[in-house]
Amino acid sequence: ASEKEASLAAVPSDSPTIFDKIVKKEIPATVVYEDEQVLAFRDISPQAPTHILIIPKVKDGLTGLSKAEERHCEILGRLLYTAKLVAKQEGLEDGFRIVINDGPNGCQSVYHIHVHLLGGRQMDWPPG
Ligand code: DGP
Repeated sequence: ASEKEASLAAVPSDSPTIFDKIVKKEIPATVVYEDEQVLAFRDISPQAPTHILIIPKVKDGLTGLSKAEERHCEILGRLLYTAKLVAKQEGLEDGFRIVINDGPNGCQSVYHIHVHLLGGRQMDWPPG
């Protein structure tokens, strides 16, 4: 299914997702960065030469950005800061794009907040 179809079929919920299995190393992923709080791994369906997902290891109710509470401010900052670290690690000196899809209209298909880091090609604007 296309990403759009997957997002329309996805049921928004706080249940464990495939990303919990990746955090627990129950299913393989190409991890490019890891610390106590966050994990960054290559997207299974890359939309650019570099396409990495950055996630909190513990979801804590943060299925998507629209569910953010004040207590999530620190982890939200950490996700963006990690995106910057990984962009440098990936050699994206000419720039990159950060995307957070939210809900069906935003084309979100996995309900565990994640930051997309895309780079390695010229992006277009507006996004589709
Ligand atoms: P979004 O549409 O913003 O919810 O993005 C979810 C992304 O997750 C999508 O680009 C594909 C990626 N993805 C889904 N399942 C897996 C998986 O099992 N492994 C990896 N590496 N990526 C996955």
